Amino acid sequence: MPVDFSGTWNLVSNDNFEGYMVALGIDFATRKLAKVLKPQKVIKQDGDMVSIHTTSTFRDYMLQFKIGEEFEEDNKGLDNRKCKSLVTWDNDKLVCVQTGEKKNRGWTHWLEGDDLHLELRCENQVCRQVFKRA
Ligand code: VLZ
Repeated sequence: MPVDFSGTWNLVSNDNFEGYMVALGIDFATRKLAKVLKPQKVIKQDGDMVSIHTTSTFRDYMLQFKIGEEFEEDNKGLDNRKCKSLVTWDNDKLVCVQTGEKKNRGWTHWLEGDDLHLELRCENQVCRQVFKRA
């Protein structure tokens, strides 16, 4: 386990979340609500077992997985498209590939100083989020 992302993290910047949501086919009204959110992430990492709970005043999303083991992801409350997800280490970065209907879908988490970074990818769109410890 190269890095431990465990903790409670608050969003401080969110670049091109709009483009990411458009690529996912999220409707206009939902995007309007979602783009002003400042979600919090609660990450628990125990060996290869990881849970990432993204919470906001509008919607929550809970993800639990074992690193290196492919699983079915339902994306409930996001775009609701099922995909097969696989999370692996790329040096100190945690990389998720979400295989399904949408091309080039996935995300990467890493630490930079005290900050947690998240890159969300879908088709030709990249959203960059930065979180600070709560
Ligand atoms: O995060 O894939 O940390 O799942 C946003 C919820 C959650 C509120 C975004 C707005 C999840 C939803 C991003 C309206 C469409 C994500 C992974 C990496 C873990």
